[in-house]
Amino acid sequence: MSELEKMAEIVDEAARNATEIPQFSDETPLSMDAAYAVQALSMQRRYARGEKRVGVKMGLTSRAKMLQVGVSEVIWGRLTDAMREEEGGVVSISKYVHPRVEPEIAFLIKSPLAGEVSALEAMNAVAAIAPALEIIDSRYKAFKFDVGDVIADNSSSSGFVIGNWSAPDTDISNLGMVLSINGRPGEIGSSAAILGNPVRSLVAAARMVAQAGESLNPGDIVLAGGATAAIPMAVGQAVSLEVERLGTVAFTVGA
Ligand code: 0L1
Ligand code: MG
Repeated sequence: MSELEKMAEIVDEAARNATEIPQFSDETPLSMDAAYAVQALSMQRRYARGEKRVGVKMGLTSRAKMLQVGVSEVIWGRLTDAMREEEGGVVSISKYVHPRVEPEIAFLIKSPLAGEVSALEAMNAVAAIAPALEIIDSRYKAFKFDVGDVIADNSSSSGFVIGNWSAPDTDISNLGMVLSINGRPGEIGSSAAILGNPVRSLVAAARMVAQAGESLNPGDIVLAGGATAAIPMAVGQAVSLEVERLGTVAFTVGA
């Protein structure tokens, strides 16, 4: 087994068993290329167990998060069918290490998209848009990592919930987004916090998956990135997101 394969096994086992691991950067900081190679190898392990790739998530899409991790580029991770949680359902916290929830917008892809594309070309490949909740869960102790660590850990990708799909004719550049816990607003923001316009995140997704030899395919989901800070999850919370003109998406946190 190569060093990268060993790292892929470590992050995969940590995600599978919901256990914490030390950061790789404590001993060996990973280059971006090495980190994406670890991510791809860890995903191969999931696919070998029968999980199916259903799309991608974009991360560090706000200036605040980029500054926090010390990068100037967005990052990405892969979504699988096993990560999808039921809208309106109960999410079992025991599947996760120290999960947080953040408000997002999702795109549903209708035609292949990869490489350098314009915002118009990107939107022409979109079948529908929806409010979405991403459950991020770093496998690293205390949710601390450098950019190589987090990319290797599938960019903290862990779970997601999608609301009702709408036709993609709504202007999503500046929609109000309210993330509530037990009916009280916890984070309030705008879709404009996602790279100035979530469509830019889709453009970046097309470029970045192509760099990895992949493409966005019909039926894929693209999570555009968090519009506000994420909220730590705890048993008993009723989590809901209301996105102006797109509607609501919700779940409850169970044991
Ligand atoms: O979706 C995100 O922006 C999270 C990316 C990884 C950083 C984190 O886990 O906060
Ligand atoms: Mg996110």
